[in-house]
Amino acid sequence: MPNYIEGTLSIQNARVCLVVSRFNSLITDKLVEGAVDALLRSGLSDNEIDVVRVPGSFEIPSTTSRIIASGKYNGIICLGAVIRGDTPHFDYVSAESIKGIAHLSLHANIPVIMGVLTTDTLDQALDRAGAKAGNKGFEAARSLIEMINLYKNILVK
Ligand code: INI
Repeated sequence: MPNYIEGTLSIQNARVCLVVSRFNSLITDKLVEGAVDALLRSGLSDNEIDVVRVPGSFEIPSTTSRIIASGKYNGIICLGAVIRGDTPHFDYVSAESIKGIAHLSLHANIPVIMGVLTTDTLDQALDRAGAKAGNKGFEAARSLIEMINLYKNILVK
């Protein structure tokens, strides 16, 4: 029988930070709701969860980088919503935001979870923020708990 190394979905005594864009707050407020719901139901309490708001998804990586450097947190969730418009702006904002988060997640010693929605329409974003397609904030928070526990378990000899 191999030695499976996984992360459980419950946690105690951890401090987590949500980095959230104000842009498209109709969507991102719902992602925060979903994420907080999942974190509380996984065992954290309100005073272990900080929510940092930034203007838009473009500002998520630069802010997250500083939050990682603070050393205060066991994990970070990035939440944003980039919705396609009539110009190439969408492509630049979404690519830079997601690339930046990916880069940080590779180098940080804590998990950094990518919860930035990129959709063609507002309806598609709403579907993923608590309607037909679930709540991606909730899913991101479950991933964070699993990853905090996984990183801990990987270090065990
Ligand atoms: N920011 C978003 O989070 N979502 C968007 O859909 C979006 N669009 O489409 O423009 C957006 N733009 C703002 C951007 O993230 C920065 O805040 C802005 O460019 C200032 O740096």
